[in-house]
Amino acid sequence: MSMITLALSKGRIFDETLPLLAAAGIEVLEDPEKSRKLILPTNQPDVRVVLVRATDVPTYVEYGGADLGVTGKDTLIEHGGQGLYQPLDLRIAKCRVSVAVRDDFDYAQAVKKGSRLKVATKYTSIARDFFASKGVHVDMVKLYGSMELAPLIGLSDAIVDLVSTGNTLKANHLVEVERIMDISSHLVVNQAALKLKQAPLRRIIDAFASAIPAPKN
Ligand code: PRT
Ligand code: MG
Repeated sequence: MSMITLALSKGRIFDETLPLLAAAGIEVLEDPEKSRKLILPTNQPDVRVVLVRATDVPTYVEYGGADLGVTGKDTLIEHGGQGLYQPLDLRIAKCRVSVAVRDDFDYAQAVKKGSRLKVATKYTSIARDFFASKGVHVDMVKLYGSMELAPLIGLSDAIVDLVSTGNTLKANHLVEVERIMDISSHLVVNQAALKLKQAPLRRIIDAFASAIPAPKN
């Protein structure tokens, strides 16, 4: 019996993956918000969950530290996806990547003028591709969190960040001026593991597929 290791991040991805695991008959035996453990057992002796930073999930799966994982499309694009089999869009942890500016900043005018736009983001690949496709020249400031702060203190003109309800932007007097792409979380699988542990991984992939939430219109 070979061990199957699933990489998840705490928070919304863990929470929204639980129903998919349930469909595969897998129940995580400890609550990551209460336990300090990084390796969580499940009711299936040959399945365990490892807790890693959201941005590290693709790396763990790429190098075989985990056989499979759940990760946002945003994180997957920035990682590059090399070495990863991506069988399923799980349609969970949905949000969008958008451009936002201070509510007193004239974005349309700045773009029209063709001046360089200072953009702060954790999503430099997505931002670079997006502004290149619009023919807008940007100076990129790489941040690792709290992007919303950057335009407020003059570090940048704009941010590229995830938006879901829009409440965080509103609370910081920022407005969404462009929607770059819709995001959801995907299942990623280590390609070598898929060959070596084909039967148990297929069983999990198929169970996840059967439990993906229906699209809402
Ligand atoms: O939080 P931490 O620094 O540990 O890591 P992380 O932010 O990478 O992880 P986590 O767990 O916050 O996010 C994991 C994944 O969830 C992301 O990669 C997305 O694919 C997905 N997701 C879905 C979101 C959101 N919705 C979301 N709203 N991730 C982050 N946010 C943040 C956003 O960055 C912004 O600060 O929530 C804020 C906006 O939310 P609203 O509702 O106010 O618009
Ligand atoms: Mg976060």
